[in-house]
Amino acid sequence: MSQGNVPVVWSPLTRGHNPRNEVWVGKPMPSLELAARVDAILGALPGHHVVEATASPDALLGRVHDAALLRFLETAAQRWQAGEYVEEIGQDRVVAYLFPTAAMAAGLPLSVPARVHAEAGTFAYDTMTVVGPGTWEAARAAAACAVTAADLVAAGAPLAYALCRPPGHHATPSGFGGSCYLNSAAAAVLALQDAGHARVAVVDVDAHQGNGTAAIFYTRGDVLYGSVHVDPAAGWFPHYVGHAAETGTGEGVGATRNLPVPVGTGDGPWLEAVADLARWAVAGGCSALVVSLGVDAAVDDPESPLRVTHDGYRQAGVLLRESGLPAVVVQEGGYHLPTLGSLVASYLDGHSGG
Ligand code: SP5
Ligand code: ZN
Repeated sequence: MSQGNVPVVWSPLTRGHNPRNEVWVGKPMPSLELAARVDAILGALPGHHVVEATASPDALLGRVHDAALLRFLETAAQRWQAGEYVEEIGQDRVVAYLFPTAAMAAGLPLSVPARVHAEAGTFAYDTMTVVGPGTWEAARAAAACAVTAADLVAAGAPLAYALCRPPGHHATPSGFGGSCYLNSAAAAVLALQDAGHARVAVVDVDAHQGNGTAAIFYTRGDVLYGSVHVDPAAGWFPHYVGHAAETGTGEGVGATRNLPVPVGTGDGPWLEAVADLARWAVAGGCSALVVSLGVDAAVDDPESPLRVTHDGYRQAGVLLRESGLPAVVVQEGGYHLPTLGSLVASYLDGHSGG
């Protein structure tokens, strides 16, 4: 149990997103990205300073995401309820069924579809990440948590933790997927920059590469994105991206680092990668960090094959504290309810020096 005194920013609205089922390889499966995750984490952080989010994230989200994506997420659940989907079809969540990728467009100009079940494929890039009543409000509240935590760090706190849920690091400028809708970590980066931190590094320790955050900053030299994650080439989400050769383009050349690790990787090599990213952030002239804290790299997590222990997460916190940079820690994945809270507590113990 953690006894430190880290500001923990949360919002009750984040409990309002209940995907229930996610459709994977065509099969509805119980979603593990549950509202109970919030309470599991809150319950493991006694002694910390729990506050509700107060920031409005809308202006920052408007700089992170395309306006069309934001409008879709805000209105999709209501449009779905107004259609025949719930009563006649028995599907009460927005799930895409076709995707206007290059395979469909094949060079033809595409229109905006009339129906929400068709338009969903414009913005959803997988079938797992469903939208229901409360999804928009929860994702927006998660971003508000991240921005409030960034404001605390901008005001001088060395460390603040945002209990974001749903997670955000898979949300791209124009799309949602990977259980993520809005990129809270990216909003925190922009908030820190607005407060005078000209160069900010994102260190992403979630088991999966944060393709959304990577994409948002891929062409920028003033935001570093570094990630340690299970090797997508070994068959893991996000499959198509997250390889070591992806290092940024244009002004962003060299400002992205992907450190894929093999299936089964435990504390030793994983912590070497975290240490490498911490040194890189400092050497890159950054004055603040955003840590995308997924705890799904843990040995018991059902969504990844990595084998990081509680002590590994604590040591990761120590390494990032030793960077000397103030940090906004944003919750990403982590799905094993019995250990989720204590993993976050271990990380915060290490990072706070508690
Ligand atoms: C934020 C985050 O950690 N997102 C995770 C995205 C990866 N999800 C891929 C899930 C694919 C399989 N899920 C079905 C589990 C069957 N055991
Ligand atoms: Zn993950």
